Amino acid sequence: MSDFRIMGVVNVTPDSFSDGGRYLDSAAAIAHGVELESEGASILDVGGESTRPGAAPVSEAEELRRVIPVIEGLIEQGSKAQISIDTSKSAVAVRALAAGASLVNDVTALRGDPKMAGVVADAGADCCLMHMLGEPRTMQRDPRYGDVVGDIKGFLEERTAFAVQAGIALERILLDPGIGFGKTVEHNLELLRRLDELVELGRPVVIGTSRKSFLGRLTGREDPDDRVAATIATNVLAYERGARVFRVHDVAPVRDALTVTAATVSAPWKTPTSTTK
Ligand code: HH2
Repeated sequence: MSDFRIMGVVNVTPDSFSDGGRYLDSAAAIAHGVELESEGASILDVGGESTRPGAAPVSEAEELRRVIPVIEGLIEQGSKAQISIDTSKSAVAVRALAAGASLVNDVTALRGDPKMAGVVADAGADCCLMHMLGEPRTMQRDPRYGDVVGDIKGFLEERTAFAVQAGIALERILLDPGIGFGKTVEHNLELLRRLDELVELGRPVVIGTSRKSFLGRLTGREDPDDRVAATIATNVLAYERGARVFRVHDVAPVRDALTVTAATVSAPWKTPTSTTK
């Protein structure tokens, strides 16, 4: 049994930054989710609203229309994966939870909709609290921090306390630094470099670097599909620093990379003492 979980991304959107429009049709999104599960995803994160910088908001009715048939279809197909709903709207979470989702991935960390915390608490669902500076439309305009890791750690601590106060069990909470959400390339790299400091909070850390633009900036790869190797590098590093949930589009290669990483780091590395061949 591996000690990490892969969260496969199932975007049912026309405008997601890397796969927008590819799985807009429910049948295509369901088939994609089934494929990601067969590749090793134990969580499927179904989302109907893009959070890319500058993305336009989506109405509740439209978001429901996109995601609910996909969740229902995955369950009908006998999916064993945990279904996560990537939404900030409590009404979408309510319907998704009723349809079979059991994890709410809210990129606003329960700040976007005042009813969201109560919905998660009442359902006894798992909940991913993610850091974002500002809001998607404007978040990449000159983001600034005192100490990016310290600020985000404080934020995640405060949001965890808020969630627990609202009746969400601590054991149900996952934490995510929100790579790319109001962060420069250097902020993202520092978060990855010092991820162990967030792991100290004692909850599973989720990391979502998959195909993101900072990887394109570093490698010169403009097409997000060409950022798989870069995605793997960040996930391997994040595992080594203690992250245990990996939100990715490319499940099969990340699964192989993490399987080898986990097998390697589970035994302590010893300095060779002998030079005999
Ligand atoms: N990143 C995206 C969306 N949701 N949720 C969590 N917990 N962590 C992340 O890093 C994260 C997230 C953005 O990626 P994607 O879904 O591919 O793009 P878009 O928001 O354009 O649909």
